[in-house]
Amino acid sequence: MSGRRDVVATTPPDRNTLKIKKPKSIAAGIPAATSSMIHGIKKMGLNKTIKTLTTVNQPSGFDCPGCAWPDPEHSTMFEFCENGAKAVADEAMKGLVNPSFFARNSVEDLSLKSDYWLNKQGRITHPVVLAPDSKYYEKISWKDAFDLIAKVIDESGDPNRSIFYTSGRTSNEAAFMYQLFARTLGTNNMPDCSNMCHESSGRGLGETIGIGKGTVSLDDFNHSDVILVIGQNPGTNHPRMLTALRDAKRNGAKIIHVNPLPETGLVRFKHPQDYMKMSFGSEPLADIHLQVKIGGDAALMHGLMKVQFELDALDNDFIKNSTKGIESMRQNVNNTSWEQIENDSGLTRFQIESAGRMLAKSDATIACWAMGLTQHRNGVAVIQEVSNLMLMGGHIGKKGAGLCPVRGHSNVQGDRTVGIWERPSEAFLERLDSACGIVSPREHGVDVVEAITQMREGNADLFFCMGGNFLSATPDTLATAEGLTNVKLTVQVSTKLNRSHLVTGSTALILPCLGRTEIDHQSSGLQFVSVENSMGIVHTSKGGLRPASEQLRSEPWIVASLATAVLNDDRDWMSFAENYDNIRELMSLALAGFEDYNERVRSENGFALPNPPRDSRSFNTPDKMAHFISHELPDVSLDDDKFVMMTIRSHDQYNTTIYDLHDRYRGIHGNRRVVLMNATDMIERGWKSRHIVDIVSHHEGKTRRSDGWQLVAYDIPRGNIATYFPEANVLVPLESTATKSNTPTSKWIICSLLEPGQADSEEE
Ligand SMILES: Nc1nc2c(c(=O)[nH]1)N[C@H]1C(S)=C(S)[C@@H](COP(=O)(O)OP(=O)(O)OC[C@H]3O[C@@H](n4cnc5c(=O)[nH]c(N)nc54)[C@H](O)[C@@H]3O)O[C@H]1N2
Ligand SMILES: Nc1nc2c(c(=O)[nH]1)N[C@H]1C(S)=C(S)[C@@H](COP(=O)(O)OP(=O)(O)OC[C@H]3O[C@@H](n4cnc5c(=O)[nH]c(N)nc54)[C@H](O)[C@@H]3O)O[C@H]1N2
Ligand SMILES: [Mo]
Repeated sequence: MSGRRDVVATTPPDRNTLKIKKPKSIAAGIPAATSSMIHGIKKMGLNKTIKTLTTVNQPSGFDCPGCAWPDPEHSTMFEFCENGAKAVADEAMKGLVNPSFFARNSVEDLSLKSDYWLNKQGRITHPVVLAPDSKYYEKISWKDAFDLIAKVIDESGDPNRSIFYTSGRTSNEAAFMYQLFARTLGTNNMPDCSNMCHESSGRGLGETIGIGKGTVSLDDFNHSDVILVIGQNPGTNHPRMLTALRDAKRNGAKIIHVNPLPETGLVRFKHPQDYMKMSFGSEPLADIHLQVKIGGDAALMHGLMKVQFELDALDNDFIKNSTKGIESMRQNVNNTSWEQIENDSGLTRFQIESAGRMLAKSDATIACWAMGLTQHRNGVAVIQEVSNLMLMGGHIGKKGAGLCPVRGHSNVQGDRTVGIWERPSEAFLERLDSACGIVSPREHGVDVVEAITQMREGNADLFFCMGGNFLSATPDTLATAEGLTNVKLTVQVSTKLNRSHLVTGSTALILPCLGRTEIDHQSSGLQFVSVENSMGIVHTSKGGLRPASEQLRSEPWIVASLATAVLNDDRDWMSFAENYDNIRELMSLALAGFEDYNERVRSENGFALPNPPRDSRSFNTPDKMAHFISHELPDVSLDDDKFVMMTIRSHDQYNTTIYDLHDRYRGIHGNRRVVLMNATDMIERGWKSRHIVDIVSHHEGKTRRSDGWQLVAYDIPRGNIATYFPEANVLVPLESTATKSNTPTSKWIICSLLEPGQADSEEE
């Protein structure tokens, strides 16, 4: 329970029976194609389904809100995937969460419903307010909502007592205005979902190659000899990436998959669009699966680098002319024994040498990764080890080679590019200030974890969220809930109902906005927005569906109205909302690489932002060299009775949005409160699948507990377990974060498994 209102911060379980089937070996194909159609038709109806599925990712259509994987250029056939279709269908639902819905359901009652149920209720239709003494949201006018926010900011006095969060679906235009508003107000308090996601990649690569982004284009996949896919589940989270991998294989590439789980898409893949051509065969993708232990990647990287040194597979010219630090890296790697590498990674020397030989022969290697690397204590360090491995072979800035952090939310990369960052660089601020005539604050703002701490300590009056579901996405749900209920006013700009609407500050606002799929009509006419994909291509996105309610407003309009109500500056903010060209004109001046933005963004496939390592093999580090940065291996030892838990996504969710209760590829159906566990570990304890356990997590002498989880025997290394987020977030300690990036360690949580009701020896 949380705060003055008796609301439950964690999702109650859906009372469905768990069904366990054999995990699938083939991803996509007919089941995926039918699954996406069924999802669409159930939620949107047939006509809308056909309309949306034929405009997604078209040059003149909207950018799929599913993920940040790029679209193939000049594609004549529309590219869709099962999970993109689900994301679209979920947004294109009818608007049923209206004022009468809120009059019938108090926030206390709603908090007893599961996350799955909340999302199923449809789109939010009107701005609503939850008054301090009330348990029911009520209708409020847009004007009164902005006046209320302005009053809280005004009374607060200190701009740093306001915090402005962004989830990664916000367009470049809205995000640019939002950061300009916050900085004009006088704060860099701009945490974003990136803090929980690829922050470790940004920090790690910034130091090694001088840019916190990937260095490959989609075409590079067609020219690659070896592709590493590390800590990533593309079959579920980036299904269109499987097409790129399939094409790469057809062009002769080998694929090495590094993952504690044998994720389905990488075993065999059947393109969903091939079924229309009646071609029923499937293709194996991964040539080698290295079933590393959770957290064992740094050891594996040391092993792979040892092999490169032994086989002299070094690009000596590149190393000599463009890099620094190879010798200390070599020494560090030499000092790591094979015994430790095998022990920490859970792999044999033979396995690592086989993969190492494959890499040594490659003229062009791409390394891809996602949350399996970033959400670790050593997230920054392990990404730098991957960077070391790539740099030693010269696999950067040439065709078919490079580093490829695979981003999550569809515009998370764009949001950062246009200034959503709590620690902006001086160069960024100087240019912004001179183009916009403001003096930005220089003091760094709070990231996600620091924002929670600031709220818990009572140092925040306003918490404004541009999208997302802060309560459920962040670690340590109960700690976050405590923080949120401490705030005077929490504001959520949202499309769908989620738990962050229920666990709130004393006053709360929900401001409903247009989604990607919807027509955006402003006084000057139809508008489009722009986004940046995972590979630095900026392009337009234009919705085609009628908005779910007449009361919805676009995010740029919301920011313009907010700024007008709050700031006393002489900028004509509403002119930005009237015509988004006006925002883009200012962006052309304020952002490096955005010159002539209005013109260039209108070209059919958009344009590529400058990327020195990719474009010219040059590095924007202080000494203009790429850097080998080597690290001690992390301590991965565990007490006998403890497990390492990773929290992962099922096939039927988008982050905290639960579409359904299935994880089809892993064969888990009907229930999400499950623990994937090694069968031998289970037998040793006399446990079978469906046995119920309580989980207790341990960090720095403190424990957290979550009861009632069902075991599922699964192909996972011994000592490792997996659960789904957001349910397991209550177990992720707020203080357990990655060095330097401060990213919560959602893939490294030390736990014990107990019989129901049994006390843990370390519990108070
Ligand atoms: N359908 C769908 N698509 C999505 C999302 C979604 O929720 N649903 N979310 C979007 C977002 S925001 C993001 S960030 C991405 C996330 O995309 P992913 O990173 O693919 O998502 P996770 O489910 O967190 O999966 C992490 C993978 O890393 C593995 N792993 C965990 N720990 C380790 C480790 O120590 N080492 C190695 N080598 N592997 C490890 C897990 O087994 C799992 O396969 O997807 C985006 N796309
Ligand atoms: N334990 C654990 N925790 C994790 C992770 C993990 O792997 N394990 N992953 C982390 C990662 S990678 C991420 S990115 C974060 C995600 O954190 P968030 O981005 O905060 O969460 P989402 O679940 O994506 O947000 C969903 C909500 O966004 C709103 N929304 C959807 N579309 C729009 C739109 O177009 N505009 C606006 N304004 N709102 C919209 C809807 O109301 C919906 O309920 O979670 C992190 N949390
Ligand atoms: Mo993410």
